[in-house]
Amino acid sequence: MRITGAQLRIVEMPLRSPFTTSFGTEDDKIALLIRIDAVVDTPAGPVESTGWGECVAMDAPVYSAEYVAGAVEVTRRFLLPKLLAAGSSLTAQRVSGLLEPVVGHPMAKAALEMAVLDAELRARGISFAEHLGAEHDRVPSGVSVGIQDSIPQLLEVVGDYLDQGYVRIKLKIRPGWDVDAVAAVRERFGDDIPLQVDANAAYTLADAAQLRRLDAFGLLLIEQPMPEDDLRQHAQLARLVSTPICLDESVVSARAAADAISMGACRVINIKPGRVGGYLEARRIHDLARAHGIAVWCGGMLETGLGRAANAALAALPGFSLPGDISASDRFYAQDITTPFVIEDGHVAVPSGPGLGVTPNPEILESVTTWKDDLPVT
Ligand code: SMG
Ligand code: MG
Repeated sequence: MRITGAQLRIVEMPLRSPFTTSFGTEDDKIALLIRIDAVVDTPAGPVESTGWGECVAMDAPVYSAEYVAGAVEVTRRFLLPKLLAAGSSLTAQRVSGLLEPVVGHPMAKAALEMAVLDAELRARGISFAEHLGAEHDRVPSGVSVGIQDSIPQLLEVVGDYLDQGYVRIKLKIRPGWDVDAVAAVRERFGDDIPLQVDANAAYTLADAAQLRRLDAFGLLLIEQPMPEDDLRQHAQLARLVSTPICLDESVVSARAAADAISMGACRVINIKPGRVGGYLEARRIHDLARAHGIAVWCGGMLETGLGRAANAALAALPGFSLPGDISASDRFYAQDITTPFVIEDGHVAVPSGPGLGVTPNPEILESVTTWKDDLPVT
């Protein structure tokens, strides 16, 4: 394909309620979206197409090193020019190789790859799900529950999500909000609800005794207890606790996943396409984990309907054996920019239309846009 137009856009969407993790509280979602216009070669000849990419970097570098304004800068100055330089030989498959000379910035790279892949697949009439190798038309829906002000409030929030049909609850934890929160949820809702926790790197090995207390509650996993760059600590912790360790932040590529698996640092991997540089690298991690008997599930970054559509397609691959953080649009947003994703019988449908299978509603998109810029493509 050949890129004929590129537009960057920042959207700002209010969250229905604040979302608190071990690294802070979010009140709004601020996201970078990329629209690519292209002429795509198809068996039927060249076809004009449009593709959408969503960059999952947050407004501030608190989950990982990337942040929205940095993603805008690196995309405009370094990444997009590399794709333009490829001329008409550009394909989605080639994007990660073309962008490899730029160090880091996986979320910005993933958004560009997503847009190119979307444009390509829309032109060919193939869905993300079909292209990635999905085997299901719906995926089980889990929900991530932020840190609350009190235990009674937590129980109310969790009860509400269970009433809506969510099939798995993930509690955000941090030192001071861990064992008691888990114990209260188990006591109120029983031992049968699939329950897991996510620390977002807030602990160290000095907390091993406290984390070991979680073993009493039959959790599916403990997600990313230790710092991103410390696989060794995770491997040591994995020998001290019986609850499976799951990695999120640490798995930044298929190579990092292979390291983690060979060191015994995790028994489960949370796959986030943005964190690993794209949907194609995400699929490689899925394949690698599957070959090693490591369970995977699809994480979330409070995506709009665009990223949610692609995540649902990925989560429908056969190795995704645990419910993902793929909730309904209304988990976070009163109004999504696409047709909203809904939870039905505990599941979210995998879009089946060409490309992402969803497009932004133009009026809604404009109403949440705070900045946009057409980039030169010649
Ligand atoms: O999209 O449902 C979602 C959010 C899931 O908890 C979630 N994401 O570490 O897994 C994680 C966090 C990262 C974002 S926190 C602002
Ligand atoms: Mg996480």
